[in-house]
Amino acid sequence: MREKGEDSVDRRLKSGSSGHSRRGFIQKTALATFGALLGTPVVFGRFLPKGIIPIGLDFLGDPLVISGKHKELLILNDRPINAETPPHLLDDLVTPADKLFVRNNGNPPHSIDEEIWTLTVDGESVKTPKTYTLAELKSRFEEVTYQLTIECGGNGRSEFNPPAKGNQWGNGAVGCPSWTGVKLKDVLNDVGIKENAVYVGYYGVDTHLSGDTSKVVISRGVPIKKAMENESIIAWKMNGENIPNLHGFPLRVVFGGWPASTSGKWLTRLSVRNKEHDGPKMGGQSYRVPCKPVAPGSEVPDNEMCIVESMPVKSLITYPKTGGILKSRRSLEVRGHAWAGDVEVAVMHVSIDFGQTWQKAALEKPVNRLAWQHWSTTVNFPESGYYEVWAKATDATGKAQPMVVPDWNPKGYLNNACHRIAIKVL
Ligand SMILES: Nc1nc2c(c(=O)[nH]1)N[C@H]1C(S)=C(S)[C@@H](COP(=O)(O)O)O[C@H]1N2
Ligand SMILES: [Mo]
Repeated sequence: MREKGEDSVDRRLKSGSSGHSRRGFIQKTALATFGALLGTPVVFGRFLPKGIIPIGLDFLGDPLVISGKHKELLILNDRPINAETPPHLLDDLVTPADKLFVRNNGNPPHSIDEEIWTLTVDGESVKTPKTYTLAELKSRFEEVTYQLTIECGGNGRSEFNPPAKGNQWGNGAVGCPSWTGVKLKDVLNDVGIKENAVYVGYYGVDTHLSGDTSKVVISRGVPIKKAMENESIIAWKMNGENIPNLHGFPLRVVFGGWPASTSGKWLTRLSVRNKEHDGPKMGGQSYRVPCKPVAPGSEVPDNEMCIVESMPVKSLITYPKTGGILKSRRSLEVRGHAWAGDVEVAVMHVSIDFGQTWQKAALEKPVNRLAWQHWSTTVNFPESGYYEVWAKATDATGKAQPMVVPDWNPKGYLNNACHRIAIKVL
């Protein structure tokens, strides 16, 4: 049907261009351009009178909107769903559910029954495996709520050269919602773990893209030391509501400050290991970077790759949106968030002269450990023209964000280069 429609548009337009048109139809090129924008042909385009402009542009964004998500999220892939948040949409102090990036490696489960959902804790290093219902988890342990920053290890990947394969994330694969649940350590202590425990791995019930239900999509984890921290939690609420389906309903682990790939969604099992966990995407090149810096484009053998743990210091300018135009005034309030993995951000700077000089911004303390920190300042532009505002965070250990893309690595992880926005002053 669709092809036939296109054909007839073609024929009619051809006859139009050879002078046989009885009416002034919309030009072929205009129609083709419009069709390309729309991503679908205008079936009866041949009947559209000259001067009448199709109204369809309004629904251009709709087919790509993810249910429950802000329509400006940038969809990088829809099978599995991967979508990032433009920095100006991350302006909220606490990231709302509709603005949190989505990173799925497989197909999320559907039709989940909370009543029969269980979490099993097993592995070589538990004394005896134990299974909890959701109700037991909720009633037997102290409930805690923390705001925790989760950032995909590949956030910023699109800037690496030579390019790294994988989702070409800009800088919006990060967010800081508030999470409610129980401390992982309380549960591990209740189960009883052995002296020789080294690592805790997670298992979820999403399914492999191949359709092979025996294959585990992803099963990563953290060393026992990180697992036993106060802020390492098993969560069932995000921002006071049930965790949305895409983010792991009804249960997930959350390890703030570490690659978000450690925060397993749709959690049904935790395995306390007597060695480094070896689930899918723990080994090889996944979520690993060269132990020592390498030249861009190098091939690095698996045994010279090290697991990414705490994420590097980073910040975002969330207001204003890049591309803003400043009329009849020369000062501008700029603000955003900064985070630094397991440690705090100590200082925040901005520059309007491409890094020649830096001014200090006001920086708040995190609401709790491993939550991002808010910063703000006012910049004054000396004259009309094009400017860039650059933001640079420095962590408590003295490490600062680089102005250029840092250490190239085969999979494009850990790009913490300064975020920049463009401003035109009239
Ligand atoms: N079960 C499961 N957990 C998972 C994933 C997944 O595909 N399946 N993706 C991981 C990765 S790589 C990231 S970056 C985060 C993304 O979390 P979000 O989609 O809630 O933002 O979830 C992690 N947990
Ligand atoms: Mo990720």
